[in-house]
Amino acid sequence: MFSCSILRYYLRYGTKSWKTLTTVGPSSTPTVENEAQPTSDVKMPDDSIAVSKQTPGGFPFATARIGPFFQEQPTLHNPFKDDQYLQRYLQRVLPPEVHRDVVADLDRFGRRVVAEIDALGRECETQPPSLRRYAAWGRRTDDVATCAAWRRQHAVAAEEGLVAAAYERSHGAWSRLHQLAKLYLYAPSSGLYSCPLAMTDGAAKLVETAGRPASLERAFERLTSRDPARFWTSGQWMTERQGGSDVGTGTETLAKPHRDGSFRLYGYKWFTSATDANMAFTLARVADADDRPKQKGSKGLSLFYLETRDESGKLNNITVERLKDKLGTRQLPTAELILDGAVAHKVGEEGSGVLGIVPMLTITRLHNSVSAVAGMRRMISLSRDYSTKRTAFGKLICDHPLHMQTLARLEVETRGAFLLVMEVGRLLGLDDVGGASDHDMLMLRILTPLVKLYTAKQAMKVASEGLESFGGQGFMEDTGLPTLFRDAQVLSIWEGTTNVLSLDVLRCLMKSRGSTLHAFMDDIHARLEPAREVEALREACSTVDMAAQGSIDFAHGHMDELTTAARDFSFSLARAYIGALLLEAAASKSATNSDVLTAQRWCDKRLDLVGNGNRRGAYRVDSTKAERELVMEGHPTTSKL
Ligand code: UCC
Repeated sequence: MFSCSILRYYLRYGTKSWKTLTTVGPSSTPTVENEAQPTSDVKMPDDSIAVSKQTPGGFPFATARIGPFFQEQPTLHNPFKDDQYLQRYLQRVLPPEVHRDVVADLDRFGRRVVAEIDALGRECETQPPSLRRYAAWGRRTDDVATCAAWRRQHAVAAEEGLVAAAYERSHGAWSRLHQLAKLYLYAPSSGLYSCPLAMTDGAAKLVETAGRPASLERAFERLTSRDPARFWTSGQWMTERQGGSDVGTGTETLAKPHRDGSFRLYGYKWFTSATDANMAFTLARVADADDRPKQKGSKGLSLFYLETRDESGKLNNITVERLKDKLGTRQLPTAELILDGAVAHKVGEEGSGVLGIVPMLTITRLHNSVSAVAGMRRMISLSRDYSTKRTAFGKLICDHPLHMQTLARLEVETRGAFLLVMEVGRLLGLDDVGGASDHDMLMLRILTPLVKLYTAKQAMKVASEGLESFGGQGFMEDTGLPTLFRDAQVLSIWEGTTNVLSLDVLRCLMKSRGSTLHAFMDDIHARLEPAREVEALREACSTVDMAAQGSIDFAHGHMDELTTAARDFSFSLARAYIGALLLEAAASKSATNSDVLTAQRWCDKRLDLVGNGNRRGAYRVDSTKAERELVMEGHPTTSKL
C-alpha cells in the first residue's frame, strides 16, 4: 500500500519532489546561526551520500542503508535581531541616548546567547542535578551536584549583570526595562537559571524596600555583584508540606529566639526551587517560651534571612531530604529541606512576614511573566524559521495559508503578552527610582497579578501549538523543543496559581476601595485616545472600551458574585488592557501594517469573559451549586458532602 503510493507520487512529480514525500529524518536541537554549532548537531552519514550518488535517478532506497533526505533543522538566530517587535518597542519608548546603549548591549548579548549560552542551557537539561546524601563511610553530606554548564550560567549571569543592571541604575528608571529585555533574550537558553535569578532579583528588591538595613548590606552587595566569584543567588522558601498557596495556614516552621538576638528555625520546606542558593528569605512563626507558635494565621508569620552554609561550607543545620521528581524544570536542583536549628535573622517587625516578602513576590511574578513571553517568542522564532525549510504537499509550509494563519495567531498572542510584561517592567522601573506616581503604583499593583496569571496561560497554549507546528519532530526529546513545552507548564503553578492570583486581583481592588479600578479605566482611555483617530483602529477601540467598562460595571454591581467570577474577571481585565496596549502601539508614529493587524486581530476575540458569564448567570449561587454536582457526580464521597 505504502509502496504503491510512493510509486504514484514518483511517477507524477519525478525525483525532484521526492523529498516532499519522505519522512523526516534524524534531527537535533536547532542549529545556531554562527560557526559555533552545538556538538549534538547530527550530520548526514557520508556513506549515504555516496550511495545516493551511485543511483542517479534510481529508486532512493534500492541500495542505500539510509535514504538521501534529512530534514533541515530550524536555526536559532540572534534573538534580538530576530525580534522586530522588541526593536520597535524599544525605539518607541526609550529616550534616544538610552536606546543607543541598550540596543548595542542587547545585540551583543543576543550573539552571546546564540554562540555560547544556548548550548549551556541544553546541557543543563540533559545533565540534571543529583543528590548524594551520604559519603562512602556513612557521614551525611547532602551534596547537591550540578553540571558544569549550570555553574557556568552563574558566571554568565553575573558578568552580564542580569540582576545587577536593575540596581546599578545606569539608565535611571529605564534600567529595569533594560534588565528585563536582557532576561527575555536569555530565559529560553538559560537552562532555567532564570529561576534562581528571579529569586535573587526578588531578594535584592526586598532588601532595598526594607531600607537596606546594615545587617543585609553584605547580602545586597553579593546579590547585585557582577563578579562571578562574589555573586550570590537567593532562595525564596515559602512552600511547606501543606502547600504553597495558603501560606498563612500552611507554614509550620518555628523560629526559636536565641540569646544573641538571632533565631533558630525548625521546619520542613517542601519545595525549594534552587537549593544551591547561597542564602534565602523564608517565613516562620516566632515561638513562645513553651516552643509553641505565638500566633496562628498570616498575622503570625515573620520574615527571616538565612545563609545556607557557613564560612567553611558546612550547611546551616539544613538537611536535603530529596530532590523533586518534576514534570519540567528538571534542570533545577529543587529539593525538600529540613531546617533543624538553622541560624536565621528576623527582618522587619514580628508578624509582618507576608508584607515583608511581597516585594520579592512582585519581582518573581514579573520574572515568571518574562519567562512566559520569552518561551513564546522562542517557539515562534524557531517555528517560523522551520516553515521556510520544511516542505509538505509540494511546497514550503510557510506557503500554506493555513500554517501561516496558525503562526499568526501565536504571534498576536506573543505580542500582546510582550507589551503587558514590558509595561509592568516600565512601572517597576519608576518605582525602583522613587519616580512612580500614585497612579503608577495602583497600576503596578493590579497589573502584577494580571500579567502573571495571563501570560502563564498564554505560554502554555503557545508552547503546545508551537510543538505541533513541527509535526512529529516537535515531540522528539533531542530536538530540545519538548523542554520549552514542559517548562511552560510550571508557569501557572509556581508564584501563585491562576485562581490565587485572581483572588489577589480582588484583594487589591478591595484594599484600594475602588481607586484601582478608576486608575485602570483612566489608563485605558489615555492609551486609546490616539488610536481613536485612526479609522482602521476605531472599531477595536470600542471593543476594548466596552470590555473594560463592562467588567468594571460587573464588579460594582455584583460584589457578592465577585469571588466566583474572579478568574473570568481577571482574564477580562488582562485582555482589555492588552488590547489598549496593542492599539496604542498600532497608533504610534513608528507603527507598521503588522502592528495595526495585530491590534485588530486581538480585538476580534472575546475580551469580556465576565460579561458573557454574567449573562449566562454563571456566578450565581445556583449555578456554582450545579457545577459542583456536575463535577462530583458519581464520586464515592458525594453522599457525605
Ligand atoms: O516560592 C516559590 C518557589 C519559588 C520559585 C521562583 C520562580 C520564579 C519564576 C522564575 C521564572 C523562570 S513558589 C511560592 C508560591 N507561593 C505563592 O506565590 C503564595 C501564594 N499565595 C498568595 O499569594 C497569598 O495571597 C499570600 C500568601 C501572599 C497572602 O495570603 P494571606 O495569608 O491570606 O494574607 P492576607 O491577609 O491576604 O495578606 C496579608 C497582607 C495584607 O496587607 P494588610 O495586612 O496591610 O491588610 C495584604 O493586603 O499582605 C498584603 N498582600 C499584598 N500586598 C498580600 N498579597 C499582596 C500582594 N501581592 N501585593 C501587596
